[in-house]
Amino acid sequence: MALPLPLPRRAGRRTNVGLLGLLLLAGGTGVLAFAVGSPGPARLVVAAHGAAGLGLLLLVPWKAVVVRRSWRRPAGTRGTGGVSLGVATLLTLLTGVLHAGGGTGPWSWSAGIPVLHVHVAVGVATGALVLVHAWGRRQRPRATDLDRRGLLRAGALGAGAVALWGAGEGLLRLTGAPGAERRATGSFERGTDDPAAMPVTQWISDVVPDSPATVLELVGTGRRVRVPVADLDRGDVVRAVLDCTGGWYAVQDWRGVRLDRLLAEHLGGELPADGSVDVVSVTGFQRRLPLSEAGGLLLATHAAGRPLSPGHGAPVRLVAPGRRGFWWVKWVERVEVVDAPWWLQSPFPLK
Ligand code: HEM
Ligand SMILES: Nc1nc2c(c(=O)[nH]1)N[C@H]1C(S)=C(S)[C@@H](COP(=O)(O)O)O[C@H]1N2
Ligand SMILES: [Mo]
Repeated sequence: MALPLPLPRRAGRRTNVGLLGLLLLAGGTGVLAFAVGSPGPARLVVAAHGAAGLGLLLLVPWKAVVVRRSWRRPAGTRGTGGVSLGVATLLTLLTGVLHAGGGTGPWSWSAGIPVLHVHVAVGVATGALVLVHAWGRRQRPRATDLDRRGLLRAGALGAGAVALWGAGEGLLRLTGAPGAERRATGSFERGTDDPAAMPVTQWISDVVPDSPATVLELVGTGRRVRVPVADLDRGDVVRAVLDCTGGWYAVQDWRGVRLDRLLAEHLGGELPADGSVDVVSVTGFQRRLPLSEAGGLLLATHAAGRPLSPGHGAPVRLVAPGRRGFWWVKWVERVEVVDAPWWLQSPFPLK
């Protein structure tokens, strides 16, 4: 019996396009969620991320029909990698929801690895599998995609996704789950005003240095100045949130010296207005920030009134209020004023 092959394909097209759209949105907002630090934008991005991810569930009944039809067709006419993609997607959803709901409870910290890290890893794998799966079955946009019915369906899917996310958030609040307390970025509080209780984390592969810096090198305006780290505690205090992309945050009173003050004292006042500043660790970890922000940046030697521990960046680390943890360079040995724009660097550190 010959099956009318094109028909089932077309019948499932909108479902597949919807799934692809949600997956791309979830991937994009996921990466964005790691980049934004200020609560307002972060709340929006994280909400869109949750809605896009949970919205995938709304299409499961339709996708089930598409899948069942495809399994009736001869093997050569099916897509590739569908099963692994399905499993990876569900694992990504599961770990995302576990993180959002569970916080620092036993569900969330598996063998020392934050569930959020597992989430990101399977999320990235899902992204790769999507490309493989969708590539061989590329669809051209059609005029009917943007007709009244098409837009209505897309709108209904969007509204349903947001409603599902809202229901989830409501449930966390009603049940008093730890997730109700998480920050706009999705992070959970750990070790506020108690640096010893704050996790020690490295971005990827950095390690606590054996011999920390004893002098800080300042470079710029044709000068190179070496300042003993013992001279860096000038009593400038900033209360700021260290918010790690591993899913935790802590608020501390950081003490040290404001960066603009330090640069003005040692390099003179003629700093380029539109320049940047490279903050470099003894281990080679570094970030470039706009010089215009220097007034808000602190080189900290103390947290909560006590000297920094080796793990937390002793003798001196950067405090970058409003920026995610990976900007807070630990074990700083050099600060260099440069002409290049700050965005001319990898968006995330590489080590
Ligand atoms: C296809 C890929 C992805 C899907 C389907 C997905 C889905 C989800 C879902 C459903 C949640 C739970 C949201 C909630 O219950 O409110 C979540 C949380 C989260 N995801 Fe993803 N995710 C993906 C990829 C990523 C990537 C690549 C990143 C980061 C680079 C990321 C970062 C996060 C963060 C930070 C949270 C916590 C947000 C919160 O607490 O509400 N996700 N994700
Ligand atoms: N030199 C260096 N600084 C670093 C990192 C790193 O790997 N190397 N990790 C960053 C990240 S991702 C975070 S969240 C904070 C963690 O600071 P903590 O270990 O004091 O909690 O340090 C940042 N500074
Ligand atoms: Mo981090």
